Amino acid sequence: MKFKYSYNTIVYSGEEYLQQIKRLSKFGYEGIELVGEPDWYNFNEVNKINNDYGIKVNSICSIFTQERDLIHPDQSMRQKAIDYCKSISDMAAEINSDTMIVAPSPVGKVEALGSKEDEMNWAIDSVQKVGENAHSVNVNISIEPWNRYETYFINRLEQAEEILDNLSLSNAGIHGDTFHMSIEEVNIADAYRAMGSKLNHCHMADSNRAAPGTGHTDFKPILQALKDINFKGYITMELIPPVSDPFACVRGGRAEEFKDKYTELSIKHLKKIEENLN
Ligand code: LER
Ligand code: MN
Repeated sequence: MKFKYSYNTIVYSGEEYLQQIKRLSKFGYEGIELVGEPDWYNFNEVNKINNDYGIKVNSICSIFTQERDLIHPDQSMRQKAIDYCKSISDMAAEINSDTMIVAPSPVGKVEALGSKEDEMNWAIDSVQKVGENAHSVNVNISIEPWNRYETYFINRLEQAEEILDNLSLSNAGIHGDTFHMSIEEVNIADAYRAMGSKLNHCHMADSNRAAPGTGHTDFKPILQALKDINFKGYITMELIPPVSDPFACVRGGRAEEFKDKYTELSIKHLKKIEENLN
């Protein structure tokens, strides 16, 4: 079994889609992760170009801004976030993506607006609805914890699992992003192992959120854990420039090395480690 690699294209923001796909094809990627902003894409163009280059949209990275808060105390705000997520599962269906990422609370919301119990109940209720909408169009959801500087709500995989275990869905799983995990987990490989078959998607970045191989994360035990749990999803490089707002790269600038240079370096580094796994 070989891992499948893809690249989160938020750092390509503003580039022509054809140029993005040509780059991924050149460096040996099988998948692309699109940004969860349906208005940015012409779905016919995406499907045609993907087909021409044999690259699949493996996932959509939903963008949870303050207006998209699945655990907001105001029911109409939660509904707004659920509607946004529905637009992402519909987008996923149109461009043949198996998976969409879901995070219960927005990037940069670092303080609770309700009690712990209420917020957990809202999370379960909202994610259940998001998952049902996704299921109706054959899309999986993957619940992603983030580090404490981006959210107070769920920071470790076992906390995402608590939500997952309270859902009645067959199309939901856990997402593990090595950048967040390097801050929050005791051990990244052990955290992946503990999720086993519940893990359905991974983001990989080094400790500095740049290409694997440029920081101090040791990817060997991490990839070994994925192999041992028989992980069949995609490993998506999600690399973000060193700014506290992960969406700042959308506004352009300071991300040149995240194009050719890191796209090539990331896959080379991980494939080399993969070749030497037990
Ligand atoms: C999204 O996948 C993520 O990891 C967060 O940092 C928000 O961008
Ligand atoms: Mn991520």
